[in-house]
Amino acid sequence: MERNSHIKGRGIRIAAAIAIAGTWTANAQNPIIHDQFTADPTARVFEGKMYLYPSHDIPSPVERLEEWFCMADYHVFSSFDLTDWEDHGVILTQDSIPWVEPGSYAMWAPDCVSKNGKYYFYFPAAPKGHERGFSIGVAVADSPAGPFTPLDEPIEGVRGIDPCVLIDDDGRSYIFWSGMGLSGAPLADDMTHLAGTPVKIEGLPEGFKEGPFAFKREGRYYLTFPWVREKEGTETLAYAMSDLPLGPYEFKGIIMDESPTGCWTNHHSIVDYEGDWYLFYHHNDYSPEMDKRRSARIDRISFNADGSINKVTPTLRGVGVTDARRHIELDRYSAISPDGAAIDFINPDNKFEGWKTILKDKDAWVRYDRVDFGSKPAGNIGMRVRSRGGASLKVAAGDPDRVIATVTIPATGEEWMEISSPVEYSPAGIADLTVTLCYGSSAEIDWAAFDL
Ligand code: FUB
Repeated sequence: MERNSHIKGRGIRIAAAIAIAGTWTANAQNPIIHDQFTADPTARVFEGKMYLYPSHDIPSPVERLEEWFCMADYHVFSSFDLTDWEDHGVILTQDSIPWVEPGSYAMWAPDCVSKNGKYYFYFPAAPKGHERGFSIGVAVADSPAGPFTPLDEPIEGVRGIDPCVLIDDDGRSYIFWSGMGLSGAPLADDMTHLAGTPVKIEGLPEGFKEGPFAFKREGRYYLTFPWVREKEGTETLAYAMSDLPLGPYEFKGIIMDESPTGCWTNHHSIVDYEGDWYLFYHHNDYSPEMDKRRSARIDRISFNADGSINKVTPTLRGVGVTDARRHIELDRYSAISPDGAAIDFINPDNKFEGWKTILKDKDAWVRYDRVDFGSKPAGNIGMRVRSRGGASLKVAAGDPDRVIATVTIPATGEEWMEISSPVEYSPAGIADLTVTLCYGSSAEIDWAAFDL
């Protein structure tokens, strides 16, 4: 389903309105994938491009999983700019793997690494038969987007979930997984067998649950993981450091606090892409009523000189620059006025249609940072809006007095409409946008875009 397919065939047009065609999707925001759930996001850089290997939460087709995790397959996504993501489609399904119980819907958090020109995709799943618990399998490909061929058997000696593989500078590989604590073991050169006895990783705090992600930076090993720090609490993201891949590790602290809205799990990966570090994590953005249907997000992460990690505050704005000439989803704001403004779903019955910004009171505002106007001045601003009794919006750049356009919305009742207004001043390059309600009882904004 296209993110903005709801636009087609709906809305009324006035004389000043222009037809805004197409199904543009400005993806430089959180969550990053807009047409399906994407949990447990493992990001890896292959051949200079960012690849994303998430779990694929789905509404459960079976009653026993209606309130639990339910996943039948994996997709892989890729992006050069962390803004536009290509969905390469399904790379593996539960029914295509010889050792996996058909209909188990337990394709939990995966990982993918590359060695000697091959791509190894690691995934937990429920083995055939009545055995409880998870095994971890491997599927192999010649390219990061597949096709992946699963091995006939899971990795011998590994029982658990959430595999993560670290390839060290000397070429040695290690696999970590969770289940009764955190285990790790060296991997054989073929990347599909253990090359040593698993060890329990020492030094992690009580409350470690799952989801390890290991990486090496400036000669030191990081083990990062979801951590429930309080009894009855939900998952934070935390980390420990060591001079050896399999530890012992020293606990260092929190990377991200618990979800403010109560999503119980968090699951992440941390990657360096073109010199900047990014935290991929998840939140139940499209499923606020049920936290087992999650969506991948990205925010920047940074390190101090001593190697410690600065805490990350989750944002809606995410990373990346939004092209001024594509849909700017103001509801993924950088800042919003504390009073008189709100965000809500456009269609509560289909949350993948996204959100709207509601400016209810005079002077309420929303700010959206990093919009790229390029070098050519914009001539008009289009907006998809509605306002029961009519309203006027001021669109400004950076300084709130630097007015880009004044947008007058006629009384639309309940209908959405696309309107176009002339631009008075066009910023050059990258600017932050602020939209303020100047008069009117209330205005709702789906998106804004210049020169569409
Ligand atoms: O996605 C299912 C499970 O939820 C993962 O394996 C855990 O890490 C948690 O995110």
